[in-house]
Amino acid sequence: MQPRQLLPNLTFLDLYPPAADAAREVLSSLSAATPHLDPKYFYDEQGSALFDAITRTPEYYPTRTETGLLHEHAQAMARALDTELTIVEPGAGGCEKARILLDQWQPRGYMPLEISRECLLDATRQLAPRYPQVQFQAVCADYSQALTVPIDHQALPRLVFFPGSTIGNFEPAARRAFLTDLRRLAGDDGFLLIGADLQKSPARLHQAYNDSAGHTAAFNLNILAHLNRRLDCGFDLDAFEHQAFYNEEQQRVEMHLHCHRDQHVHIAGEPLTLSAGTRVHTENSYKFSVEAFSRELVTAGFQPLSCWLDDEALFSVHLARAA
Ligand code: AVI
Repeated sequence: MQPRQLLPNLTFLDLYPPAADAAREVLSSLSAATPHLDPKYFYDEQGSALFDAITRTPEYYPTRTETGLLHEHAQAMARALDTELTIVEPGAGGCEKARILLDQWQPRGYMPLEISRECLLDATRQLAPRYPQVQFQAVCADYSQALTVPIDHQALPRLVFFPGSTIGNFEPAARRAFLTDLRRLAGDDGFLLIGADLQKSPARLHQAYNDSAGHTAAFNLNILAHLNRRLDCGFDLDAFEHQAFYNEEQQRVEMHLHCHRDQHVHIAGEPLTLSAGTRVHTENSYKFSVEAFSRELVTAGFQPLSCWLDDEALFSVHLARAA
């Protein structure tokens, strides 16, 4: 597949996974002994808008804290990098955080990878004309499967930008593998700028994932609405309830959808029943210490350079180079 030229400095490459792959994956994860769904299914257009609403609630501190750290330290970061870079951002969403870097750095290129096509196209069509000196290469892809997107023609060096503590949504083994993939994506002269949410009081975490406006509940339920729209499954959303709590032993916030009534649905042409009382596990959000996360970076082949925290030590932003 060839990239399409959308604007003089914007190309678009569509690697969106075929619906048949998604249907088989969803069927298998919902039929498992512990029914679960991959959190990537949160993010259709509606899901991205709901996530956006979460980030603006008073309870959800990560986005605003990380954004503050990026604004405050972008110049120090640029000095530590001291080079003209191409920024590659897996899961870029609406590219909001990259704007801070685009404003304060002079990158050569920006390559956002995003599963939500509408979100990616809207964001890059708006951004590209504002930064005519930056080459935009938008890629619609499931980055958890396609981190080897065509980067051959990308200028070096690369800085991989992975903000938001999305790294916390990976299971430990998958996280190790993914950080190693990020190291490969960065290349031998490359860098990583990554956000990691920090351990804190369970009460604070509980609030952040149970906001009073109900946006997190709506976001959680939208995973089923998305599957209904995309795969015509036939879930009755009223039969499910949002649950989120901190699991201290695992050091993670867990999100589930509790099913109150038997659900008979169809996925990939197969019937599937979820009985009343079933809990569908939709997300884990691991919380880190700075030391433990830095060790994970080292294990993946990075050399930590700097780490920035806010005054309350709620969130951390780590800059590392390929070791
Ligand atoms: C995207 N990710 C880092 C968010 C988190 O906090 O784990 C997703 C989220 N889930 C509920 N609220 C926000």
